[in-house]
Amino acid sequence: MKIARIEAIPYAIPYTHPLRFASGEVHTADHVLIRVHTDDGIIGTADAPPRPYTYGETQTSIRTIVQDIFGPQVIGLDIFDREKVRQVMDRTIHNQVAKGALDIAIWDAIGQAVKTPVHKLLGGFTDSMRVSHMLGFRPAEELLEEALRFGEQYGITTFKLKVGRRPLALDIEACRVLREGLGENVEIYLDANRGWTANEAMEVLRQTEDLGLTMLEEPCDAKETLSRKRLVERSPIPIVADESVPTAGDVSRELLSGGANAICIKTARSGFTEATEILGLCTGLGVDVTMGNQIDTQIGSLATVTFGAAHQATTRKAGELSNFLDMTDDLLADPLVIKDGRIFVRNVPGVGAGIDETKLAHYRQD
Ligand code: MUC
Ligand code: MG
Repeated sequence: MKIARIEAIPYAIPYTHPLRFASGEVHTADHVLIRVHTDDGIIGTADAPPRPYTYGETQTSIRTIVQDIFGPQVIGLDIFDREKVRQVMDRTIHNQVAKGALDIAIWDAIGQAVKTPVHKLLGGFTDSMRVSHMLGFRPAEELLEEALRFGEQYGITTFKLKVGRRPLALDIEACRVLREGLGENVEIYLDANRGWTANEAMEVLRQTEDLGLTMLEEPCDAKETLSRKRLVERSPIPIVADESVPTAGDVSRELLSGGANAICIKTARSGFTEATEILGLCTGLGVDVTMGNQIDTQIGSLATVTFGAAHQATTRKAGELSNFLDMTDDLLADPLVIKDGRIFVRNVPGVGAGIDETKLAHYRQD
């Protein structure tokens, strides 16, 4: 079964309100829908969210790399020969989100070809994940209102708070208001998206020690090697590497240099193939993992839960699976549902990302 054609369709769907964080902000999901067609009519689907402030990719660069660089080299390859596809992608450095989406679309096609759900092919551990919701920069009272609403409406009891602002008191205050308003049984962890220095992060940890925060993600740039190592050694909670670790090689570097002691896995930038390697590396070394959100649509979130629910280690913590709730619309024909704080995988061949063609026609930009 051969790859016959690849589509990279740019589209734009507005957000209900912007998501703001230390490295950037998102007002519109200006993503690229990747479709891999096989010669016998199967279509594998994945979503590519460009994050220029994180990896340097744009909607245009993702389309170009998929259509002009990867496309001509993978068309004609057998859909099952993933290592050959990988060899093609390895010849071009970076472009992690373009590579991740092509990999996921191929897995989706493989699942359909063998008439098996991809979560079963990947590991089949369970059928759902607990959901963690990401809270962007907002006044503390609005953050609390949003968290309470998500708890009430969707049963979500885990929140990741975006931090990394100056003065530090802004974020310390937000942590305090959330903890006091949400009570002791709600999990709160932080993500600074490199907004602070390692020493500023240490100061925030010192001033929030009584608040029961569980993790701090990407506190500073990983290039601050020595200060970050010192932070990891002294921090009472795990320091999670996110944007510093899109590949398995990056994970090795951060863990072995002492730059992190937990790892965020994102299928949007690692695909299922490299995410599997990253997970193996982390479980082998005895390091905790989280399933992160690349500010994903429902298609991206479905990919995340497909991978996350497939493995034991990725289900220990809540996965970041809810940010599509901030979008005005989505392309997934059968919408994702968050109920009692959980999202379920789809027991259909492939990943189950059926597209609403009318919506795609409306939102596509080519
Ligand atoms: C996150 O976990 O950092 C924000 C920027 C990005 O690349 O991903 C998001 C969420
Ligand atoms: Mg992060």
